[in-house]
Amino acid sequence: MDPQYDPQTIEPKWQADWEQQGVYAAENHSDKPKYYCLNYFPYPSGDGLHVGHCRNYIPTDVLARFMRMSGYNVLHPMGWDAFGEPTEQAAIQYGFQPREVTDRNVQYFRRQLTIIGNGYDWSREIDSSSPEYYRWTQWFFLLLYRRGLAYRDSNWQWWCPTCQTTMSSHEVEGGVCWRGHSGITKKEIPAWYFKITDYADSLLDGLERIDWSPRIKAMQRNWIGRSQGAEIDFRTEDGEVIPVFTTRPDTLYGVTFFVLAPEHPLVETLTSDAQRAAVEAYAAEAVGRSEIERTAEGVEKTGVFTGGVVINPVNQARVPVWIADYVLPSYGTGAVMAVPAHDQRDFVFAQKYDLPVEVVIAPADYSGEALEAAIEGEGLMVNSGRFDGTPSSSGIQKMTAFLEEQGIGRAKVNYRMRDWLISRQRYWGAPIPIIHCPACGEVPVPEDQLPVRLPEMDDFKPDGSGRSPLARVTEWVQTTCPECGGSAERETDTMGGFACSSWYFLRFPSPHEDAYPFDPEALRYWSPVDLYVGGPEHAVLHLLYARFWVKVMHDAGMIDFDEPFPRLVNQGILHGSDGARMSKSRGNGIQPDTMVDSYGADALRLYELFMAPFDQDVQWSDDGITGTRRFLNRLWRLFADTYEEADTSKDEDLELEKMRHRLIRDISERVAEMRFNTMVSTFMEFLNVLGERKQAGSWHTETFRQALETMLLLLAPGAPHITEELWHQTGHSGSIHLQPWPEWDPALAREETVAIAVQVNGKTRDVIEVPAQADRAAVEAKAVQNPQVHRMIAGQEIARIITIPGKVVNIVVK
Ligand code: ANZ
Ligand code: ZN
Repeated sequence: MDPQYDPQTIEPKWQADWEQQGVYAAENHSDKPKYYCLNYFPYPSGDGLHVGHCRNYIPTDVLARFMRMSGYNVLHPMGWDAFGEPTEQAAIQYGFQPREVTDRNVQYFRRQLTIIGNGYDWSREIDSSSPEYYRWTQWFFLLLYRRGLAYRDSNWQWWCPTCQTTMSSHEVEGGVCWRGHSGITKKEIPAWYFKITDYADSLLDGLERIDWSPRIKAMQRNWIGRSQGAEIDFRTEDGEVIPVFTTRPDTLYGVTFFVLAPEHPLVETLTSDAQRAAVEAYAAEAVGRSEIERTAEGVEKTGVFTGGVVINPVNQARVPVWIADYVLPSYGTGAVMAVPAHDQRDFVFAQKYDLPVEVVIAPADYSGEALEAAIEGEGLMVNSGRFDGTPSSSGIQKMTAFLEEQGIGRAKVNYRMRDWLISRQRYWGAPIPIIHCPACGEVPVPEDQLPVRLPEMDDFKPDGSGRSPLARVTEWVQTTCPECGGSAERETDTMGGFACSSWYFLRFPSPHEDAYPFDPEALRYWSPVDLYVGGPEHAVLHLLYARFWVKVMHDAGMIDFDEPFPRLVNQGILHGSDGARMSKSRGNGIQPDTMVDSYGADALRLYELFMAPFDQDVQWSDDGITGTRRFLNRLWRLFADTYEEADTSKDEDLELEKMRHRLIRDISERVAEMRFNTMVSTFMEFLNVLGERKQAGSWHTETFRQALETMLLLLAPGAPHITEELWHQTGHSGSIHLQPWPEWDPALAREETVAIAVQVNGKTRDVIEVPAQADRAAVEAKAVQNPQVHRMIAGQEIARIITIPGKVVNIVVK
């Protein structure tokens, strides 16, 4: 055996061999239990992967290998979320077709994932920008359409001037689009929506049944933003009804003014001639501001009096009507009953414009003085007619019931979530399969005409018109109406990439199926995904959309589960050595390629696993990877030395045999619990034990060789190349990755312990269990930390400790 470990030779050799042997192929029919583990399929950007991305892909690969060796039929596939603006932008910039750019990037990604040693079933590779795939994305669009869940609307839409396309409110945060462009505005153009709001409750309820981190669940809950309250009918003096949504109907007697969104349709009628100029000027300005600016905390609230009044339905009070941009047209009813005594925003507004404040909820400590801030908490209702003395908590229900009785209000649930805007006025996406006919209106493209293929275009640059470049391909746009046969036009918007990624996980079980989006039998066998691994950046968009689509498919009777990812784990973020989140654009990215070149893939893998607990953020360090490389060098060396020795004695080494069983137990548990960092350190400790035995000359045993072999098997998921090479070098055949996972004997693995009485000043206070081999210092430390003892000696100085090994520790205090 070569005494030198040389990853540069052995790694590519085994990668080619695995691919050729189909070592990682999954079977659609098997008697074994199945395990479907998946990473979010990457967007093949021109930047390639950096070692931060590897923190996502490598641990999943370790788990897939572990499950395969543990007897599972494992599906661990890879594909490409390939449609989208960055690719199109790069194509424009460098004068290529998006198809060419995509293919090149995909090749690069595939190579990177291969050289880091990940084992995928590449026969199932999918590409969301291929017609074989997007045909079914279009098919799902039509499913949503037929179920009344896709509609076209010409509202004000979010518009990113850099991306030159509309986007979903979900993709805009803080005036910045999801790709990081600022200057987001609104544009009034027709666009397609998915009616995800119909599923708001179902999306909320489902969260109770899935194993996700509390943080991600909270983000989804927040996003959906369910809010329970009442809708109350105020009236104009002419008797026209203006409903408001409130979460605090118990404060209805405290309304001292009323605020409409500047866009509200009744602003016009309520505005007096004297106020008209001011109102129009204010409204014109407000419409151009983003929702974020309008509602940001700390931003001064402004408004204008309209000159009109509305009437409070419980006490007939005439209430002045204002407009203010903090009231959003799209939430609730776009109108707010303002209660400055109990809502801080209204309070500040009332202070500023000198409007009255009327306390109607009195907390126990309320003494009647003027308020310095709104009282937002609970109390007894006061100045509230028949409700006086009612606790505000029950007042909400009582007031709602009263309003219902009187026919002037009703219980109401509101959601913060909006419908999902799917239209993109860009080229590189799946065309929306709709035809506009002058006679028949919107007509879905018949299923047998799918896919609606993207036409080839030399110049697919957006032209600033707000229409998709596809509108310029006249021969493609002009078509005949499937219903009346008259001349008609194709829809020219494409779908945003989040449509493609909302169902891709259903495709891997049968990636080549062409009669249906998936082979139902294959899907039934593999679904749902057993483990989904992704970064926290998908907390809302992708994860919410995919859940929505799956719920729709479930309701359509296509599948028998309604949550796509019962178990989701998020890896921590990797920071570059400068402390900032690693990314190519920041210039702190490290490519796996260079690490593989210098240290080998196995050293990179072990370092990625070792650097921190899987879900924790951590900073890259070159020293770390040097350390794991050194570990592998030593491992190799130990094998080379051991197997150079021809014979072994028959002596048994029972101690080592026990340690071997413990190693199997510990590694199995650590991998299953995704505690990969302690998995690696356990190997390091075990290698030390073996090294000490060798040093002491007690290594010519069968037990020693068996310990080495067990270690190889256990290390195979983490370091697949070196273990495969040593497996063959030591006379085995067949891939190590297809060997059964070692088993341990609990009786042998059990640590022997002894019971030690712990005394304080000679009096026994507790009994502790310690490992039989534990040294004196360790036993005494454990005794001192014992909670009983700790309490007894609190604050007192320990004079001395008397220990009778294996029996008693007596702590003497002054
Ligand atoms: C009166 C009131 C009194 C309110 C009180 C609160 C406290 P969430 O929890 O977000 O649903 N509101 C209603 N529609 C609005 C809109 N379009 N734009 C801005 N604000 C709006 O909050 C609902 C509360 O937000 C509603 O309850 C309303 O103010 C305000 F002591 O009504 B409340
Ligand atoms: Zn027609």
